Amino acid sequence: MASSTRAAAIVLVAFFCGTAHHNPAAAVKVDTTGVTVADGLSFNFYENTCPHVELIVEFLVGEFIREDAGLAPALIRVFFHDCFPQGCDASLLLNGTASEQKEIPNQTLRPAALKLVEDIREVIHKVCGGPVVSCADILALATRDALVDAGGPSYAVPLGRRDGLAPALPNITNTLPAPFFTVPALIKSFGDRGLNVTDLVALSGAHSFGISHCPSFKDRFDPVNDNNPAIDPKFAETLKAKCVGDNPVGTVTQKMDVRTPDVFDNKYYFDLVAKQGLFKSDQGLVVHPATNRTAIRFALNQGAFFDQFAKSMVKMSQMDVLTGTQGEIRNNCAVPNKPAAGIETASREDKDLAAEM
Ligand code: HEM
Ligand SMILES: *[C@@H]1O[C@H](CO)[C@@H](O)[C@H](O)[C@H]1NC(C)=O
Ligand SMILES: *[C@@H]1O[C@H](CO)[C@@H](O)[C@H](O)[C@H]1NC(C)=O
Ligand SMILES: *[C@@H]1O[C@H](CO)[C@@H](O)[C@H](O)[C@H]1NC(C)=O
Ligand SMILES: *[C@@H]1O[C@H](CO)[C@@H](O)[C@H](O)[C@H]1NC(C)=O
Ligand SMILES: CC(=O)N[C@H]1CO[C@H](CO)[C@@H](O)[C@@H]1O
Repeated sequence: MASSTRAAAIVLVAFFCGTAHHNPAAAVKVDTTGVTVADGLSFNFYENTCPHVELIVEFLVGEFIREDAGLAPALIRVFFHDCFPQGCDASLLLNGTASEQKEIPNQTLRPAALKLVEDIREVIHKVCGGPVVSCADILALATRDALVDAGGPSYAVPLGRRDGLAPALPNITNTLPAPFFTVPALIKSFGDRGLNVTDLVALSGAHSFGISHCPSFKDRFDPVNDNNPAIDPKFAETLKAKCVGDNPVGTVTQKMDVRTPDVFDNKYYFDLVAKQGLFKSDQGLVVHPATNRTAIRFALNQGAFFDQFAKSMVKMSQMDVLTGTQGEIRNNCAVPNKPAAGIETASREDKDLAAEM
C-alpha cells in the first residue's frame, strides 16, 4: 500500500472500530429489484458480521485509483479472469507454482490489482475482527467501485461468495477466449459459460479502457487470413510502426480504446464502427450479423450500453459461486488456509497494520 493509502486505511480502521454501528442500509445505493440472485447470495449478507464492508471497499478503491488510474481496468480484467474459468472464487489470486497466474491468458494481468484486493482484505479483517468477508466478495465489490470511479455504471453486488481452495487447472484457465477468436468462437466460448450474445457484446465493452501488448494484436497489422475483419489501414500502420519497437517483447503498450482511453464509456463501439477495434474479437462484433445490431445500438446509446453492462456484470459476478460451507474465507487472499500442492501456505498475519496502530 502506498503510504497515503495506508494512512487512510489506519484512519478508517480507527473510525469503524471506535464508533457505534450506523445503519448499513445507508450504504445501498442502487435499486435491487428485478436482479437475479444466485442461491446462497444476498444483498445484506454482511449486515451483522461486517456492516460497513461496502463503504470500506469503496473508500479504499477510490484512494488506490487516485494514485494509479490504471488499477481500474486492471481490476476488472482480473475479475473476468477469475470468474470465467471456474467461477468467482478468487482462485486467480492464489500465488505459487501451480497458480492460475502462470497460465498464458494471465501473464499480462497487473500484479498491483491482485495486491489491492489483499490490501483491502487486511483492512476489513481489522475492522470486522478476522476472516468474515471472502476475497471473492472483496474482488466483486472492488471491481464495481473501480468501474464507477472510471465513469461506468453502478450496480448492486449480491454477496456471500466463498473462496476456492485451489487454483483452476490449466485446461480450465485456458477456456478464456483469445483475441484472435471469430465471433462464432466467442459466442460458443461465452455460451459454454452461460453468457449469451448480448452479454458478449456488452462485456466486450470493458475494452473501453486499459492497455494491451503487441503479441495480443499483431494479427491485426499482419493479416494472415481473410476472416480477420477489416481494419482502418492508417490505424494498422500506426500499430505496426509502434510494435517494431517491441523489443524485448511486451515492452510496448497500446491503449485499448483510442478515443477515450482512460474513461469507461461507449466510445469503444465508435472505435469499432471506425474500424479501429484493437483485436479481431472486438472488430468482429460490429461486422458479424449475430452481434452487429447490438454493437451499433451501444455506439448510439450509452445509456443502453451502461444498463446492459451492469446487468451482464451482475450475471458474471455470480458465475459458479461457492456458498454456504463450500470453500473457505481465506486469511490471506494469496494463500489457501490449508496447504495445497504448488501453492504457498499462509504465514503472514495482519501484523504490519497492527504494528502501526
Ligand atoms: C470477449 C472476449 C475477450 C477477449 C478475447 C479479451 C482479450 C483481452 C486481451 C488479449 C487483452 C490485452 C492483454 C495484453 O495484451 O496485455 C485484454 C485486456 C483487457 N480486457 Fe479483455 N478480453 C475479452 C473480454 C473481456 C471482458 C469480458 C472483460 C471484463 C468485463 C475484459 C476486460 C479487459 C480489460 C479491462 C483489459 C485491459 C487490462 C489492463 O489495462 O490491464 N475483457 N483483453
Ligand atoms: C504469495 O503471497 C504471499 C502472501 O502475500 C507472499 O508472502 C509470497 O511472497 C507470494 N509468493 C509469490 C511466489 O508471489
Ligand atoms: C480438465 O482436466 C481435468 C483433469 O485432467 C479433467 O477432469 C477435466 O474434465 C478437464 N476439463 C476440461 C474442460 O477440459
Ligand atoms: C448486420 O449485418 C447484416 C449482414 O451483413 C446486414 O444485413 C445488416 O444490415 C447489419 N446491420 C447493421 C445494423 O449494421
Ligand atoms: C442475455 O442475458 C442478459 C442478462 O445478462 C439479459 O438481459 C438478456 O435479455 C439476455 N438476452 C437474450 C437474447 O437472451
Ligand atoms: C499477475 C501475475 O502474477 N502474473 C504472472 C503471470 O505469469 C507470469 C509467468 O509465469 C509471471 O511472471 C507473472 O508474474
